[in-house]
This record gives sequence, C-alpha cells and structure tokens, in this order.
Amino acid sequence: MKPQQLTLLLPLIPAAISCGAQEMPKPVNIIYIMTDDHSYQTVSAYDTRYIKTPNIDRIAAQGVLFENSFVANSISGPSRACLLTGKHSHINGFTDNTKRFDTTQMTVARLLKEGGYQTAMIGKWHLGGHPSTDFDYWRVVPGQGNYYNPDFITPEGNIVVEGYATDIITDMGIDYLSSVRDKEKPFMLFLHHKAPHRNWMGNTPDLDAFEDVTFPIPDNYYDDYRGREAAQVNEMSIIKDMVVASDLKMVHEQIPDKYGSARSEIRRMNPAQRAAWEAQYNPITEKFLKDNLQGNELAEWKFQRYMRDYLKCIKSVDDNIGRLMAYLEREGLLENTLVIYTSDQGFYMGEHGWFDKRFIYEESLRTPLVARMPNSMKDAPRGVKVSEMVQNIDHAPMFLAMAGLEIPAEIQGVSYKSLLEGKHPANWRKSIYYHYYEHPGEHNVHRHYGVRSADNFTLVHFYSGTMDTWELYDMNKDKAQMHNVYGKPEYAAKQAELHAELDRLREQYKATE
Ligand code: SGN
Ligand code: CA
Repeated sequence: MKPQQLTLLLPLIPAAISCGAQEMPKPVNIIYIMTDDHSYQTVSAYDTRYIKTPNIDRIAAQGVLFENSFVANSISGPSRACLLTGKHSHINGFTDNTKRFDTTQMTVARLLKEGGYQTAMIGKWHLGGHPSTDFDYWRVVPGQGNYYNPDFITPEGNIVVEGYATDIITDMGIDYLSSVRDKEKPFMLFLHHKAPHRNWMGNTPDLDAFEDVTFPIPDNYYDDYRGREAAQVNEMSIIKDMVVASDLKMVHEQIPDKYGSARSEIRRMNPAQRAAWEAQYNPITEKFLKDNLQGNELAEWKFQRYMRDYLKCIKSVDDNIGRLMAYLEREGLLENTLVIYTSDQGFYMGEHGWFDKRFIYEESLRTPLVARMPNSMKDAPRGVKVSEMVQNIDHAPMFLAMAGLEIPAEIQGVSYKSLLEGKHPANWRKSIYYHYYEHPGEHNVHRHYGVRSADNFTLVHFYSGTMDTWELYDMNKDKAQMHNVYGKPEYAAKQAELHAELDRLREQYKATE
C-alpha cells in the first residue's frame, strides 16, 4: 500500500487507531452482486408469497435489509451508469438503453483503482462496448447476453462458454477470487448476472421447479387504468403484450412467434440441454394447443407460466449466491469483505397486469438491497432492517467510504456506510428524485420525472409525445397506486408540498429536461 493511501484510511477507520503500528487493518474488499430485473416480491426476505430464497435471505440475516431501496431510472443501462458514477442519468449522460457510456468520465471503479484496489467486472455490462481500463479484469456478455452457452467479450477476444449463464458468471467470480487477483491487495468485484431478464429461461436441473404451484394472482391484475393515461397506453401487459411463443416458450409451428427469442436460445443449446428442454416444454406446448384457452383463462394461464419460468431463474440465482457465499466462508473472505446483493431495478409480477419495469410506480422504482458487513466489523448490525431511503446513486460513494477514500463533490449520491454500521443520521434524505427517458421505445412507457417521499407519496409528470399529465399517489391509503389523486381538493396541500420538493430536487441535481 502506498503511504498516501494510509493517510486517507487512518481517519476513516477508527479500528486503525487502536491497533498497533504494525497491525493496520486491511482495506475492506467489496463484492457487489447485481441481477437483472429481480423483483423484491420474489426475495423471501421481502415477500414470502412466491419463492424461498434462503441464500439471499441469509445475507440479510447476517447483515442489513433495506426496506426502502430505490433506483433513479428503472432500466438496465441507466441503472448501471448510476452505479458507476454515483450521478443521475442526465449528468452521466446514459439516459436510456440506446446510449453508449462515456468511459472517459469519472467512475467509482477508477477511483477505487487509483486508491489501490483491484477492480473486476464480470457478467452483464450493457453500457455499449466494453469496460475501460478502470477495470483491471473483465469478462462481459454482449448486450443482454444469453442464458445458454453464452458469449463473453474479454480483453483477449470473444469466447463462448458452455453452460448456463448464472452458473458461469458465478464460476468466473470464484475463479477471479481464487486465481486471478493479487491476494495482497484489496479488491472490488462487480458480479452482474443476466438472470432473470426476459425471456426467463431456467437452467436444465430447475426446469420442473414450480410446475405444480399455482401462484396467487395480484388483486389488480385486471387493472382498468382509469385516471392514469400512461398506464393505459404502455405495452407491458401480460395479457396483450407477452408473447406465448417467445416469452412463454411455447415453440410450435402453429403458434405465431413475434420475437423468436426462445427459438434462438434453443438453437444455442447442446444436445443434452435441448433434450432436457424439450422434455419439459413440449408436453406443456401440446396441452396449450389442445386447451385453446380464451379470455381470463388464457390471461391467468399466461400469468402462471410467467411466474413459473421467472422463478426457475431466481432459484438458480439464489443457489449460486449460496455457492459463492460458501466459497467466501471457506476461504475466510467473509472476514474482510462487504457483500451486497441487489438488482438493476424492480419488476412487475403481474401487478397492474404487467411485466417489465420503467415506471416510477413502486414495483419498478424499488429494488431489493441486502448487505453483509465484513465479520471484522464486530459492531455492524446483523439481521436488521433499515428504513431510510437509499438509491442506486448511493453505492459509489458508499464503496469509496468503505475503502476509506475521498468522495468527490461531483458525486450526487450519498454514502450509506453509516446505515450499514447501524447509525441513523438525523438529516437523512426524506425523498428521492426519479427520471425515465426511453420514449419512444419498447413497451411505450412515456418519459416522466417525479418525487417519491419517505412519507409514502409519489408525484409524477409524464411529458413525452403528446402526453402532459400529472399523477399523485397516496400509498398510505392506496399501496397499489390505483387512484391518481392529483387535483383532488383534499390533497391540495400535499400536492403543493410535493411540487415544491420536486422543484427543489430538480434544482439540487441540476435536472435539465
Ligand atoms: C429487451 C426486452 C424488453 C426489456 C428491455 C430492457 N425485450 O429489449 O422487454 O424491457 O430488454 O431491459 S426482449 O424481447 O428482447 O427480451 S433491460 O433490463 O436491459 O433494461
Ligand atoms: Ca434490467
């Protein structure tokens, strides 16, 4: 370690003061695991209705679960850019998935690297091109990547790796930890899974999981979207927009196929994978053709198939987290490593009749976030729920704080290291700012910006194309956000308060559009 880093670490790690001069505490390692589209509804530490995720839950049981974890822009590339920069989309420039990340700008990986950390990025990058020299080591999937026998871009060229994406990304993470990194230096590992992204293809050993389960249909599955214009026109309805052949993998010449995504994934399979796949899905497809379901029966059949397939992917995610955590424990790495589990955004599990994300509404604005502090931090809370609002722009400053490095003033997020240590700063933020930009675009969700307050109100302005509408929700009375109360006289004072708060946030974050 260079002497100038020691001077930075000393004032920030109190344990350093009590130690003898020879026994400086080692800088904390960081493993940041992020899945793609994992809803908090399908993490049992958050919600027990659908699946048990014992391994993710264990991270929470041995650390902290954030009850109010939000994103700044609920879509993949933008979320990743927020993570790397600690800044909102309009500042980091990556406002929607069509952009290319400007890798010349400051990233937390670069700051950590300059601070003596080894930096690694494995899995889904989704920022255009590939990681820059901010990362010492990287292996990333092109674009969305594939579930079966995926391609990886590496500095040494492109490779195809046989197997299932979630297993492979975990293997690569373990391989990095065991035989690539320099064990004398601290590390930051970004482990970014492809799963459970659309079209939700499980691993062969899990294909029969959940097949005998009938999941409860959300109360608002048949939402009529009254009073909510943007909700009426989007294209993320399970009933209308989910494609049976590609999304639900009913591959058959008699079933129209809009995207061909199941077919193209099946084409990648080796004979054993394909045999397992066909043994599972062909009988379901035959039955589907025979039953010729219509109306609500078809709508509910689609919901059940969606849930089963999505949860097969989650099962593999959770199993692999268990595998990684067991490795960390075996190797003694939990002693000095912070482990984070989160997703790039939330996801709809049939609420409002939807899949996908993008909206400021709760299911996609929120994302799971659990964190396990190193064992060496003896006083860190274990099995504790934190209610303060955190946002994905807060990771970068938290990493820097954990590393004992300075947080540049240009970073807009706030380090939540204090929350991980069991402290509750009195002046913690009382609201978050949100802005979504990808319109026109897939799923037809109009551009919008808004504020979500700690006292459970959301004010939002939809503004793209010909749309210019405001919505206000009182989640204390209307958790599912079915009633837009914007303009209702009884909410006049609250509405004015939230408008003022939104103006304040837009000014604070230098919002433009
Ligand atoms: C793909 C999906 C969309 C999804 C986007 C963005 N279509 O285009 O449903 O919203 O990714 O997802 S698919 O038919 O190709 O699967 S994101 O998580 O990467 O932002
Ligand atoms: Ca995503």
